[in-house]
Amino acid sequence: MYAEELPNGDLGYGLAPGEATVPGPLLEITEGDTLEIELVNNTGVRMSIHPHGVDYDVDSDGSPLNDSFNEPGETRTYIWRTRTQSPGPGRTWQPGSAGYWHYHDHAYGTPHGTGGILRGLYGGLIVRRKGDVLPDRQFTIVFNEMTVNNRIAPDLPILEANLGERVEFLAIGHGSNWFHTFHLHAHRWADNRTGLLEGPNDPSQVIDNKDLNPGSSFGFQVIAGEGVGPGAWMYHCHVQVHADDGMAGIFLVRNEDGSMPEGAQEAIDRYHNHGE
Ligand SMILES: [Cu+2]
Repeated sequence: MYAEELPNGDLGYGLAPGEATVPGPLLEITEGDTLEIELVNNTGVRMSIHPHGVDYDVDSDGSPLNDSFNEPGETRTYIWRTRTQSPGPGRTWQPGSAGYWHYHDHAYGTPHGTGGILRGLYGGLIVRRKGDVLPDRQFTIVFNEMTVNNRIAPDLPILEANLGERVEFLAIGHGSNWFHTFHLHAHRWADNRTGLLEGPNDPSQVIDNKDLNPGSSFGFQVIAGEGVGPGAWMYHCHVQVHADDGMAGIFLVRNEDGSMPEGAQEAIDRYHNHGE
């Protein structure tokens, strides 16, 4: 991975030079995998990559505390391990690594990476369990300070899918002060590891709104437009003043053949005018 400065002053991670984005590339592995990341720091500042949800030694911690970060211009290797679930002592059960996780800088600005996260050094990490259902499309949504992916309305890219496609959302929270809640219009998911119910008696709560606070993450899959049809559906922070201030975007569910549903372009135009 390459860390670099973007033309707008943000910092990003990318899989090749000149390809950095905010958020960084969505990394996806399976329980049992080990991921070795060679991080090239092409920024002018010290920075690192620090994961949530996986196993690592102190020299892959990504923190100044453990002296494991990249100086400007330095290349450093980080190793993330995963495990499968297994029986624990007594009648306990040891979890595997599977989950909707994330990674971020932990060294720029402060010993906690406050400056790096602020400028965009973050991304999604999915650890699958073997046999997990795979999506047709994936979107990473990061509520960072008072932005979504370091942007605010009407400058968020439109998330697009066709009616009936399986769409996976990975929601991540960051920031230094604010609390947020993620809400998606017209779609629901189960509040468990996958976001999917496993059968008629699965006790998971079904929700359409969930806290998304600094450091937390969750993910889920929906069938685009299921039961409601295509259209321009909003997603936004449900802290009302945050939505009003621009933490709102559009999940455009196109018709099954990819054509534009009736009224959707008008809705997008209203969004771009940031009106009603
Ligand atoms: Cu918010």
